[in-house]
Amino acid sequence: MKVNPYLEFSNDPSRLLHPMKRVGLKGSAQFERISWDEALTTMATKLSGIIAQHGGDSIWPFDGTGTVGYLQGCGAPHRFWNAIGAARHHTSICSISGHLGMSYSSGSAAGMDPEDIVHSKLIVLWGSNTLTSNQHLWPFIEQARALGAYVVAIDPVRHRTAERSDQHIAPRVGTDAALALGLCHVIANDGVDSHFLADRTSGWAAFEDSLVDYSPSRVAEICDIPAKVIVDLGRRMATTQPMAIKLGQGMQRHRHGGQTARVISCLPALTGDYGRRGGGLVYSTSDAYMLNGYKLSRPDLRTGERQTLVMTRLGRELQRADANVKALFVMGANPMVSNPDQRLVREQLSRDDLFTVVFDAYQTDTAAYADLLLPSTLQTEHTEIMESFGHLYLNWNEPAVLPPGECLSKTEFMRRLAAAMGLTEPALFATDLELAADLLDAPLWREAGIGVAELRAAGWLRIPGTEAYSPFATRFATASGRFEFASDRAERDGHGRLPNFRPPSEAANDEPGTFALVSPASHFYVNSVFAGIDRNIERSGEPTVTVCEHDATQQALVHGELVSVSNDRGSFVARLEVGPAARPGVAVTAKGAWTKVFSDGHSVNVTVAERDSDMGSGAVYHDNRVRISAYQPRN
Ligand SMILES: Nc1nc2c(c(=O)[nH]1)N[C@H]1C(S)=C(S)[C@@H](COP(=O)(O)OP(=O)(O)OC[C@H]3O[C@@H](n4cnc5c(=O)[nH]c(N)nc54)[C@H](O)[C@@H]3O)O[C@H]1N2
Ligand SMILES: Nc1nc2c(c(=O)[nH]1)N[C@H]1C(S)=C(S)[C@@H](COP(=O)(O)OP(=O)(O)OC[C@H]3O[C@@H](n4cnc5c(=O)[nH]c(N)nc54)[C@H](O)[C@@H]3O)O[C@H]1N2
Ligand SMILES: [Mo]
Repeated sequence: MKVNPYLEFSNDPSRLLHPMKRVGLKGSAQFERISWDEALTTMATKLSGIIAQHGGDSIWPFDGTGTVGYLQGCGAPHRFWNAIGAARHHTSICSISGHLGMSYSSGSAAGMDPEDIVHSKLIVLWGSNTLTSNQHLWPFIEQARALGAYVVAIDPVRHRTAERSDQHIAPRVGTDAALALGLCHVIANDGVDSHFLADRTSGWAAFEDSLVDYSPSRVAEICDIPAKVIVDLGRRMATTQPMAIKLGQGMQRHRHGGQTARVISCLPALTGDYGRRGGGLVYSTSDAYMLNGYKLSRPDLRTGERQTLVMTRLGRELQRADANVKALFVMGANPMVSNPDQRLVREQLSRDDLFTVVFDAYQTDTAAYADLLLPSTLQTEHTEIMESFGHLYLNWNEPAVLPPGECLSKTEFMRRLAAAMGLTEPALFATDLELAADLLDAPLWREAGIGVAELRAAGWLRIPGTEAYSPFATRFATASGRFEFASDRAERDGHGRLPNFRPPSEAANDEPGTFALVSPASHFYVNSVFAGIDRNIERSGEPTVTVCEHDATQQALVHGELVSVSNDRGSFVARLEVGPAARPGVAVTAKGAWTKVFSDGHSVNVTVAERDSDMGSGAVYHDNRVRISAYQPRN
């Protein structure tokens, strides 16, 4: 679904081929073709003026997570932003809370090699629609299954992965930390690995004491699932080894998402599975790469302290007088679709005093607000190095074809902009191969004899030293080297000394007549990439929102009708589906669709709050309460 049509989509007639400047009002999407020279001169003049008058801090390089890696994403290009002293960009949109949550317990989100799932006997897919968003893991799960593994999906949504698992548990949205504490409670009574706890962990006694509050019956109430289900799964975890947990990013897009990841990471410590091949927890393997990001992005080129602007707070950061943002460079990002609080983002992007540059391959929803719209290359057309959060290989991306029209890679765009601004620092003019060499200039890779030539010749390479990857076999990635149930650092940071459960902001409060709305990965789009292409829209169909039959009947909602999904932040229109995918009280839609496919020009994120999660200012996409009613078009 995602990769097969790549060439067709990258050659779509809607592809941007030339630089353009705005000629109508912001948002009107009226542009006129200009030359790269004019675009570069305009940007150089604007940026120099802003730096002279307000300082580099007023320039925000807003990098997204479009299909870009170290060279074309926010690695190499930050040489330029560092050199001109632009504000720092904090990429909080995706997975940060989970990473920080586990930094307090196991110390790293890369707790096992996902491929080792073939050795697992119990596989827990926790908040992960694997068959949609992490499909390359599925063959390994099937292999494990053929050898007798039992697969459990924990998700408020009965998605295609849950359908094909041996068991599906559907807790109330945002209550996973309570569920995990309940499972710890059962395992504590039923059979912990006491050697592992004594030798490899700290704070167990205090944590164990805290588990009294999480009896199966109490947890059953919090999560709205039968107590027996909790007891049975806890026993299964205590007795089925190796046990592997694949933790998705979805379950951390909540008020207490970081804490939730921290709690769930305790389970394989209780059972000793972190010490077994095929056991443990994997959330993201990205911690395992250890490349030289510093040498690539050169923070040393920066003079003086700079403000940090938070990606997921785009609306409020632009509103803040003291942040004083005067220029916004949106690159590989589509915040009109992807960011929370679409209404506020739209309002702020409409500001006349905000100089906005959008560098993308398509005229996205965000592009409509650009002063300059610049055409970028796609993966087939530029040099790139990609890591992954789902496997342990480094990938070389060799350009296969020449860029169409006047499209530039981001590295080339940055070099030309540096020249247009009269900068002379040689690092700003490094070629793609030089940049790649700087990235690979890290001890792990150097000592393995892997440089650009080797990676390029191989195409993809396993991370050195990960052949039998058992990262926590002898020590955890924490300061103490132990799995830390109790953490003074967590306490200092305001997250409690012990892993704990706190309810989400909106998801679990079950106000009658309302729904917890989740908007996970679409089966057809990767976020908003290619989501504006007609053929792709045809294939994915109209935007839908799914509720269960019981809720539909209660609220007189009819399968197939257009509904308005709303809260006090805004509303969007979707086609109602009634079906078993949603548990009671939950409504399900998908992320990524562009506003043009919605009858009233708003998409799901118009309902999502621009509120920080507990750790790292993550977004709270799935911690969202809405009402659903029949749609009454305005005339
Ligand atoms: N409701 C809801 N919203 C969400 C989420 C959710 O779960 N629910 N998930 C969030 C998550 S996990 C993420 S990561 C964000 C993603 O949101 P964004 O950071 O906005 O990233 P994408 O939508 O993946 O892609 C942005 C743009 O990158 C462009 N692009 C693709 N390849 C290239 C390239 O090679 N070069 C350049 N310059 N541009 C390129 C695409 O055309 C696209 O317009 O969305 C978030 N939004
Ligand atoms: N097809 C496709 N693949 C993708 C993407 C895409 O857009 N489309 N996006 C890519 C990106 S950038 C990312 S970050 C990943 C994201 O992929 P995932 O890690 O799978 O994250 P989500 O899709 O946000 O949500 C996954 C599941 O979490 C569930 N969930 C939400 N809230 C809760 C909760 O409180 N508890 C539990 N247990 N589950 C909950 C949702 O119902 C959903 O089924 O996928 C990547 N792969
Ligand atoms: Mo993401």
